[in-house]
Amino acid sequence: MSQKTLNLGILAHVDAGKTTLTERLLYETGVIDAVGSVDAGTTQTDSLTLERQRGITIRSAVASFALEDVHVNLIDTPGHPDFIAEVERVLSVLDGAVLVISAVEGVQPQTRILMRALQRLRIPTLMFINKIDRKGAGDERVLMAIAERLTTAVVPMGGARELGTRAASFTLSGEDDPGFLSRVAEVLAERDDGILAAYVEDESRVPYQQLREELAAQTKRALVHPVFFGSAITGAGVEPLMAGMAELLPASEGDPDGPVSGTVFKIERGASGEKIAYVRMFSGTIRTRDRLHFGRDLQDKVTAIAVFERGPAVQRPSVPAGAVGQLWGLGEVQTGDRIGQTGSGGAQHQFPPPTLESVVVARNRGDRERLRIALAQLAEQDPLINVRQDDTRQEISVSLYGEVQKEVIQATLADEFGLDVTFRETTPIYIERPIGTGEAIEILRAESNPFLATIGLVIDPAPDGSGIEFRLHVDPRTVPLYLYKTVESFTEHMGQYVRETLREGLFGWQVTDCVVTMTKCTYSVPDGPPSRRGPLSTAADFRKLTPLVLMQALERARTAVCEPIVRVSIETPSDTVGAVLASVARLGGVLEPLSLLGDLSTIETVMPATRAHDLQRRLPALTGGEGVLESDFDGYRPVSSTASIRRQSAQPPGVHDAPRATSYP
Ligand SMILES: Nc1nc2c(ncn2[C@@H]2O[C@H](COP(=O)(O)OP(=O)(O)OP(=O)(O)O)[C@@H](O)[C@H]2O)c(=O)[nH]1
Ligand SMILES: [Mg+2]
Repeated sequence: MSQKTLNLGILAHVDAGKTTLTERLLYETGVIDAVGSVDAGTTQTDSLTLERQRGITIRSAVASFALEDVHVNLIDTPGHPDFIAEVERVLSVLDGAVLVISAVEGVQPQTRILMRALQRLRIPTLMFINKIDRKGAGDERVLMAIAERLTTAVVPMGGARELGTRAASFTLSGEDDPGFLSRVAEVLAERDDGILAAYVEDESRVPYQQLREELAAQTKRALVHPVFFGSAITGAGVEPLMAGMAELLPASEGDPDGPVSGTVFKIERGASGEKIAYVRMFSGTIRTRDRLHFGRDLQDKVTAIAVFERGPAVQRPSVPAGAVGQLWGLGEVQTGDRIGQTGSGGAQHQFPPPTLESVVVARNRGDRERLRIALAQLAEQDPLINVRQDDTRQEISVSLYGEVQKEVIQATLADEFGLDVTFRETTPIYIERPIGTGEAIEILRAESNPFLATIGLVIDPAPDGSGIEFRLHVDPRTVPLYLYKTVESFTEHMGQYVRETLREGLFGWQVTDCVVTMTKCTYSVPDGPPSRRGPLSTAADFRKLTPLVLMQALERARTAVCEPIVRVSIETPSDTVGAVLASVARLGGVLEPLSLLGDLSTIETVMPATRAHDLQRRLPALTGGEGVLESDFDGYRPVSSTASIRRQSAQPPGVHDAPRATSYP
């Protein structure tokens, strides 16, 4: 077993060249004989009809190839912000990443968002400055932008020549380049005292081999980021990048004989509609016919396995730690599920949730049931679609990131399910935040209390963006350990009941940014003969009493309904600026100073997410199809009136129509 595996993500702003680079890597490593093109719709990883038609990536896709002794599973991700959820799910399965940056456009909004997430998760990352062959390509300019807007912990690994021409090339720097040596030593010395001491004494005395090893070590710890230049179209710089992947990124670890642990990061339907789960294995080995535990207390038997080897996946009897494989037979598995262990997993969200929702209507009334089933299938591939059914109005709504995602859902329903649908007006997904402190208690055997338990809860507001925190503040002796085994387990379960309750607040929206503290707890035990008062409390008593107490506390705290706000940046031909500005003003955007850059101008503004959505739809007409709008979630802001923003048909907690919830926001 000398073969090492590297699970590698390719990430970038939309159109930076991820799919083209993937194609080039597959070609250079001999997996494919001819390079496909995004523009002709012939690449390996943009395989969906819609991706080929539109020339953008919608779903992440896996392809694999060999680099020296390293087996690489490459995951090509979508760059469009409407599909950020795809990237989020991939992040948790990576050993390393390549962040692609266009040499022409430079650092773009999504580049920043992705780099921040990579840094938070400490994922070792190389940068590839792509498109050096295109007119307008820069090198120093892009490096400056990286230093200013991403990180200063970068090491350019060489230099580009004849930028902006088909002949553009990249040469690696080496031992004979004093500028390179001192740059490397300088960056490494900031994070390593040994190098620092040697370097201060005499720059030239740090042996090249030592520098190289330290560079690899620091890159593998995600402390520094080597930068390569090249062109995915001409192939320039791609070989040095490949060598960099093998040398500077860490291979996956994990014991194939350990307990089974893996993460499902993608779900696909096979030719006959069967479910295929993509799993990254962290530990243990899964074999055909194994019975696996996953999600929240589910289990099922694996009927077939395929493992990525060189190019597409091939049928195999098992998939070991470190590898990526496809599993058949797990009927209820969902994207994001952990395999080998059950529970919510508590995966932290790296990116903001969708902020919009829209009612989907089948044009043909008879298709309603089929639409419901189709949307449930889409939601299991993409849990953030979050299908919600309104039983009284007989309507189904889905959560949305934006206009492009909406078009994709519409086209997918048409292509894959033969369903013709339209969308109603897009509305915001509001949240509720507690305004003050609220406290409530239900006491065991009190008349108002239908359950066998005492629960006292206090809810307090917490800082914006902090989510929901649950704290246990009771005497541990009052915790029903015969039900929950440990205090930690009781805390975890109570936290879960609390989160479930807070999915719908006083106005029907998710309640967040609060701390809920349990201040009182009692359970009932039978006294035994002769006085046989009351049976034993059960877990159901705690589960059912929590929402009663918590909603009372919430009513006392009161809540403010808040709407999602986005920061919008519009790039448009300068002669259309007037029209765009007028539209922005009508939509209530707060304008910031305008930057004019020759023929193109950039307008920045902050506005409610729904307004940005309207603007996005009007933009083509306003700008002759030339305007590009990018929006970046900017938090929630209280709305002034709460009269019209009660969520339609708030359902009782837990009766959401999505197959099941995988985690709580
Ligand atoms: N000149 C030039 N064009 C490139 C290069 N790489 C990609 N392109 C072009 O840029 C466009 C976008 O390329 P893609 O590979 O689809 O970019 P992507 O990052 O995968 O895009 P999304 O997946 O939609 O985010 C296509 O028209 C490519 O032909 C390059 O190195 N040079
Ligand atoms: Mg792509």
